[in-house]
Amino acid sequence: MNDAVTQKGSTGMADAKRQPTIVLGTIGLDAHVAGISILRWAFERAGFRVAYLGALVLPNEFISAARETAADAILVSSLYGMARIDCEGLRAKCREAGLANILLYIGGILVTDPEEWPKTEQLFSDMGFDRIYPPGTKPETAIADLKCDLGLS
Ligand code: B12
Repeated sequence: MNDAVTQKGSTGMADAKRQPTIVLGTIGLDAHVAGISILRWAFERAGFRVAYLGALVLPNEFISAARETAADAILVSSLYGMARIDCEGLRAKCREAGLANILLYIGGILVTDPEEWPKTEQLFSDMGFDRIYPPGTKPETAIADLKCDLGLS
């Protein structure tokens, strides 16, 4: 996990009065929308504002949406195995856009080759993701983690 986790989202602190906000979508050319539809529903139900971008979202679109909504976190989903290419430089682009402290989470089926999970996790951690989720992660896990990272639980 990155240092950014200890800093509370893009504003640098969690504002208890503000509704916590996430940006959610599948990155690159990924068209698998079932997972993010479930995540959207679960996060809204848990009290989050969700900027739902749907499928086939470019990195810059995630960043623009995060700026527009003053989001606390960007949640990237990728099922088709191209995540490492699609997410290249995403953390740096966030920094350049003034979102140095935004939380970056990613989940889905991240790689095509049969790597051990710790290797995959390390790869995406090195790319600047704060939390990396294996296939089949339940929404409640990420909701609890985000509340924790934002100091809301
Ligand atoms: C349905 C499906 C499709 C549909 C998608 C329809 C749609 N619009 O959604 C169609 C037929 C279009 C499709 C196409 C393709 N697919 Co497809 N597809 C599937 C399938 C069968 C189910 C995916 C699904 O809906 N799961 C149900 C949802 C609810 O689960 P989920 O997505 O995993 O999400 C949950 C968690 O993972 C988690 N989660 C997901 N993302 C995130 C993100 C965060 C931050 C967090 C916290 C949690 C989280 O939360 C969700 C809720 O619990 C999977 C096989 C499988 N068993 O996963 C293959 C699969 C994902 N597809 C695969 C492939 C290869 C493709 C194609 C490339 C095939 C091709 N050659 O054309 C294309 C790619 C198209 C594209 N541009 O994306 C591969 C990917 C392999 C890989 N990663 O190495 C899989 C695994 C099949 C396989 N075994 O080979 N696919």
